This record gives sequence, C-alpha cells and structure tokens, in this order.
Amino acid sequence: MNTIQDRHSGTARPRRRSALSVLAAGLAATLLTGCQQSNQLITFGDMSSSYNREVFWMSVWAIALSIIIFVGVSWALFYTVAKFREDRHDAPPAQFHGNNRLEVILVAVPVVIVVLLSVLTVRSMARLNPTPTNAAKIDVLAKQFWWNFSYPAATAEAGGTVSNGNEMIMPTNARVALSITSGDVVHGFWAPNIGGQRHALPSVIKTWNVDTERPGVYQGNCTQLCGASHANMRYKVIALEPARFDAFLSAARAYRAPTPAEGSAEARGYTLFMQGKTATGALACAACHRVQGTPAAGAAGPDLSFFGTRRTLGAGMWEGDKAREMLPEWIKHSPKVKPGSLMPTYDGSEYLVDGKVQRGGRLTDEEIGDITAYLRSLKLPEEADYWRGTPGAIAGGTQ
Ligand code: HEC
Ligand SMILES: [Cu+2]
Repeated sequence: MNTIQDRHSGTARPRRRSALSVLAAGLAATLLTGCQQSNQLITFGDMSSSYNREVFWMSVWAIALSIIIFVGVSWALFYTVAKFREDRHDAPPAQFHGNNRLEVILVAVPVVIVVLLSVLTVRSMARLNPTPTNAAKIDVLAKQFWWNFSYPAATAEAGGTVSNGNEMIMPTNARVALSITSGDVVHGFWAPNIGGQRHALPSVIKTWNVDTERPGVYQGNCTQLCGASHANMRYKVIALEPARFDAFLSAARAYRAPTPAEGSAEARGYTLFMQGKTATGALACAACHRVQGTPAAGAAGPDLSFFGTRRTLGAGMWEGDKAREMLPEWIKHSPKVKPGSLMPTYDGSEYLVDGKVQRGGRLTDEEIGDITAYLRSLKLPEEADYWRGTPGAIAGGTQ
C-alpha cells in the first residue's frame, strides 16, 4: 500500500531522481578513480595516429551517406502515406508489377549505396594496409598470458635478436609494421591509441601497421577471451621520438647482461637463475627465460634481458612501486597472484599445467632475494631507458 501511495505522491519522483543522481555520481567516481588508480585509461579516437584519422574520416563519410539515405527513405515514406491515404483514394492504387523502369531504379539505388560504401572501405584499406619499405618492424608473440616484442632487424652483438617482454617500444612519426602471431590459443593485439586491433592466431602471421605522432605511453590489452588471466594479459606501448628510439635500439643491440661481482647477492642470484636448485626440484629460470649476453635462452616465458629497466610486472598486472613490491611474491608463487600463470611455483606449492597438478621446487626467502637482486641489475644504459622523461611514464622506480 505504502509503495503504491509513494509512487503516486509528489515526493516519490524527487527521491527517485536523487537516488539516480547518487547512483550516476557513484558510477562515474568508480569508473574515473578505477581508471586513474590502475593507469588503465584507454583513449578512443586518438587523432595522433594516422590509422585512427583514416578510420575517423571513413566513418564520417559513411555516416553522412547513411543520414542522406535515412532522410530520403523517411521522406518517401511520409510522402507516400500522405499522398495515398485510403480516404482520398477509394479505388485500389495502381500496381507496379511489370513496371521495368521502377524495378530497375529499386535495384540500382541499393547497388549504388553498397558500391559507395565499399569504395570508402577499400580506399581506406588501400591506404592503411601496404607496409612502407622503411617501416620499423616488430614481431609480436602472444602467449598465455603475456607478450614478447622482438626487433627482427636488430641482431644482438651477444647473439640472438633484441626483444623485450610486455613493454613494446616503437618510434613516433613512422609506420610500424607488426607481425603478430600466437604461441598457443587465439589472442588479440589492441592498443587503441596507435591503431586498430588484430587477432594473434597460432601458426598464422598477420601484418598490421600502426603509428603515432605523439611520444607517450599507451595501454595495450588482449581482446580475445583466452583463459583465466585474459584480463591480466596487458602490455605497454612506449612511443619514442625517432632519435631516442634509435638510441634505444643500438644500446639494446650492444647490451650484455652485467656479470655480477663475485660473492655478491647478484652472483648467487645468477647461479640460481641459470641452474635452479636440483636438491629441492627448483627449475632453472634460464630454461624458460632469455637474458641477452648469458646462456639463458628459454622461450617459454617473457624475455627478461632488461628486466631492471622495466616498470611493469606480470604482463602489466602491476606497475611502478607496486610491481617492485610484488616481485618476490611473483617468484614464490605466480599462479597464486595471477590465475593460470604457467610459471612454476618456488615455495613448494601446487599449480596446474595442462590440467595436471604440479608441485614447484623450493627456494628460501634469501635465495629469492638474491634472484630479485640479480633481475634488478639487468638494466639498459641510461640513454636507452625508454621510460625516462617519456610523457605518461609510470611513476615510481624501475624494477
Ligand atoms: C617453466 C617455465 C618457467 C620457469 C622455469 C620460470 N618462469 Fe618465469 N615466467 C614464465 C612464464 C610463462 C611467465 C609469464 C606468466 C604470465 O605473465 O602469465 C613468466 C614470467 C616471469 C616474470 C614476469 C615478467 C614480466 O614482464 O611480467 C618474471 C620476473 C619471471 N618470470 C622470473 C622468473 C624467475 C626468477 C624464475 C626462476 C626462479 C622463473 N621465472 C622461472 C615461465 C617460467
Ligand atoms: Cu590473450
């Protein structure tokens, strides 16, 4: 009874309206702070990218055409309804079956519309798809639940190809040709500020050209539901002015992981990294990770060559100081902090690989501390630190 009265009394409406505005304000606050805190703000329609500009203007023309069609069809509808009202015409209206001219028009108009829309699309594809010969090339490998970015033109002096896990460095003011593939299931490459999205398919290599004119840090995400940590499969795009990009690439080519001083924590960490600890069944990190300039050449996990320069951890799950703080926890039991992580545990706990229960080996907290110290020593020289001074760089120290 009460509710019915409320609904009809004058007080109900303002109350409902204020409840709505509180809800809207709450939602906006959650969204805004949520985005700011996790640095996950994705910008749509960033006009610094020629890819995005092309798609924007294609859409403007397509929408303009649709508006013309809409107005034309509406006009024809209302005109016909008004002109052929039944009370004005007692006799049945003339039939147009067999009226060739009318039927040709009814076929021709949609054909023209479809052709115009196709021309718009094909024109944009013709502009976006060819890869210029001077394009910077980056090979993108997607795997559960991380990314590797390698530079096929940059052979490392220490052997192998320059590559980096989960942080993609690209030049500004140039088309960047990505060759995208997957090492397991279907993933999707998407960093909206630099261009559209592309599937990463196993055993298929897709080319995709992206670009931006504005140096900065941009968010990338996997767009295909690929498993437990699909939403944690992120990456950063760091766009550098061409001179800085070249400085990065040549320093990265010359880079060799530093040799730790004898007896230091880093030296103990290095040994554990390369050999693991057979006594407790702790697998060698080197079996799955590459570190340029060392024998570590594993490919089952992200490249860790310049891990000390990185500012993200767990494929962008944590950033800055939080990433730094989470590193020991990560090594101890990454599947506990990142569902579905295929890295073994190092605290003797169980984890799943291909549906089978495995048990990790054991490292002590001191040993994990030594490995952490070693990983943090893997730094690019200062002039090649792609975070330093880049607009939108993650605050807080490096790893
Ligand atoms: C069986 C293979 C395997 C072994 C052995 C292994 N890892 Fe990993 N590691 C992975 C995989 C796979 C990932 C990516 C997990 C994810 O993000 O989903 C990873 C991720 C990482 C990352 C995070 C990189 C980033 O940018 O987010 C670090 C750091 C790391 N491993 C360090 C180690 C260390 C240190 C050891 C040895 C104590 C080790 N790993 C042993 C497979 C392995
Ligand atoms: Cu994915």
